[in-house]
Amino acid sequence: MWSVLTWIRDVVAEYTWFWWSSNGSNSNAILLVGLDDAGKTTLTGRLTQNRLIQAPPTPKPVKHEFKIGSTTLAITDVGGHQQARRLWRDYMFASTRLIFMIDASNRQRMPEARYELLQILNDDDMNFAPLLILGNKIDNVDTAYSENDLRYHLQLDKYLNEENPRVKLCMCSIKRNEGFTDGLQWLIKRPIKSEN
Ligand SMILES: Nc1nc2c(ncn2[C@@H]2O[C@H](COP(=O)(O)OP(=O)(O)O)[C@@H](O)[C@H]2O)c(=O)[nH]1
Ligand SMILES: [Mg+2]
Repeated sequence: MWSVLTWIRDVVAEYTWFWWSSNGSNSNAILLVGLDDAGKTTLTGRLTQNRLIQAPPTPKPVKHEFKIGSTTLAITDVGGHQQARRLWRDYMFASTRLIFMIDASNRQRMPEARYELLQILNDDDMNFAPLLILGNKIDNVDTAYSENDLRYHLQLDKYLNEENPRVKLCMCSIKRNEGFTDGLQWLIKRPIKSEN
């Protein structure tokens, strides 16, 4: 039976291993965050197995390895439920690149997504890390926001400008295998601030 206690125990074990294996400074490490149900696990299925997977909610952080060209990347999906969100910040220090995934078709949860995203964008300790925002589920054509509307509802204008190419927004459908490749390529090429 899943409980918060077993979840915390698993996370502590995983986190210790994560630090040990990444040595805290793996420039090919990507941290994948976002609300639950945004499509994070579906993205890791695409990247690691090249297929559409259906997975239960992610109970604890999971690290996956995959290749883009000749570069091996490690992507850690921390989960998006309330308890997991408390850990995002801790994992961020061990990761150098970030993906924040949003269900662009879930208008009801947009304020919640905006709140969590702005916490990251306004965190001075994190401003070295390139951040890719994926607006997912654009195949839900009746409800999905356009790129401009998503930008407006997430209050991103301040962050998405020429002077701050640290942040990029891409609209995508993981289900249809569309729209995220350019964003990922940008993410892995973008130097982290300390490398500039
Ligand atoms: N329509 C649509 N559904 C998607 C897409 N990507 C993921 N989903 C669905 O969204 C639900 C949550 O996905 P999941 O990857 O488990 O979300 P997570 O909680 O962020 O890991 C699942 O039912 C997925 O099949 C997409 O691009 N389009
Ligand atoms: Mg998941």
